[in-house]
Amino acid sequence: MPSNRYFQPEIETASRDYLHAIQSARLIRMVKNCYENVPFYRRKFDEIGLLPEDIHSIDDIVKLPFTIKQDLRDNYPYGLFAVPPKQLIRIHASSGTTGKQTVVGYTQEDVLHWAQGAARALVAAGCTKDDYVHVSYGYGLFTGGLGLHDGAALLGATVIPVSSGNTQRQVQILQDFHSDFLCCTPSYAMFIGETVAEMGIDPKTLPLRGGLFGAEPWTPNMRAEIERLLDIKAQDIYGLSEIAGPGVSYDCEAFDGLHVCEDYFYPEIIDPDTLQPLPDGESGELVFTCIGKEALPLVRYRTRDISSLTHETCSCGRTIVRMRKPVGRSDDMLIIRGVNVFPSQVEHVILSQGLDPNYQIHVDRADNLDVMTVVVELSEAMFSDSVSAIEVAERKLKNAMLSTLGVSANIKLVNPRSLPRSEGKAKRVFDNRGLIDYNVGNH
Ligand code: DLL
Repeated sequence: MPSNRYFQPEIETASRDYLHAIQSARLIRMVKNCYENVPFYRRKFDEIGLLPEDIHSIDDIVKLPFTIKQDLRDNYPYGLFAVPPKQLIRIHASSGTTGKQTVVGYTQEDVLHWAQGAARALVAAGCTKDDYVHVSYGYGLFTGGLGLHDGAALLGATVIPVSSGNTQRQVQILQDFHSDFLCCTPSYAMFIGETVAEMGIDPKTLPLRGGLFGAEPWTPNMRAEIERLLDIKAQDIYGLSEIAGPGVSYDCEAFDGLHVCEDYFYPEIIDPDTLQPLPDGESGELVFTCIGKEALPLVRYRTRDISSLTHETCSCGRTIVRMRKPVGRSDDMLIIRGVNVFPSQVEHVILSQGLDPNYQIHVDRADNLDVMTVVVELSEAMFSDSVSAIEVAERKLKNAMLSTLGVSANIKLVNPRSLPRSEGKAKRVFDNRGLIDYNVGNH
């Protein structure tokens, strides 16, 4: 079923040969730009004896070295920029787990390409220039707010730049300003949905039709919950500051992987141990090369996100490559008594027991042993159950954790709505072992 929901059909449905040709031309230009204008890359290329002339097509990308977040930190703030300040029109930054922020910059062209990505995502979600787009991602150094803002403006839609916070006021605006599309993190969408219910508003009476949610991993069950709470279609949007903000990839109506704007952001999947590229369908670390970017042309940037790719044409008619929704980051992984545990697995178990995804994971060390405690809110229905029914639910959840994760967890069921709600990226993991702070982001 070919879609009429394309913003740039000439790219989104282009032949693979055409995409290969533009990617090749852009990679050749980018490598030259890096060699001539970024001393860090000239040094790295020299170390492996690589000259710009060695790059003939996009297939030669495998000859290039990788870039990691630490490289951005070591060259803080502007050391990897390839253009002089007069060409820059915007700076963003993302807070990391430790140490300095990662600073990124954009030229006029870069902002345009990024906005095109966000506009492609909006159109794929069914948004048109006649719609009102309510942006509740944080505005500021975080890319979420301004990214969706620019995308909606490029499309010609009407932007309502609310930013995050003051949730009752958000609901009031959703109602009074006739917001058609909501853009925020999935955690915040849940919170807004709960607030709609608390305010006694029937979501069916809201004009809202859809939403673009991203900036953190979220499960299909969470999608269903957001769709129920707000009576909308919820679509995924992915991005990262280092490459571009929201709009690096996006859902279509097929919900069968996120379409990557590969004309600007070329993706690869690698084995994080051997660093070798992996074929379509295999899971590994997602790597991006900013083949169309002027200010910060990152080469083979290792995202730490776990995903896989497929180049098969989607049922929506798009030919551009799809990435599987990232289920987590390799650096979010907790090691509990030697067992690898992803927060997304914990969430999956919680949902499988009929509970809502309002939870926290606490990890402590007692007598040199890791102890994981999962704190989960009871649903309203369970809350009114008898004490013994709640004890049964707790025991069932404990057993399900052990059989799915392979490691035991203490379970603490708490009252509905007693855990703090997030207006940006949810903070769910509290590792108190003094090893690493896993809680990235403050938006
Ligand atoms: O989160 C950019 C963004 C803003 C994306 C708004 C979507 C919507 P950073 O703060 O640099 O940028 O964080 C990037 O967040 O490497 C992923 O681990 C995670 N992430 C982003 N989008 C998704 C998503 C923005 N849709 C990091 N699903 C990335 C899962 C996501 N994880």
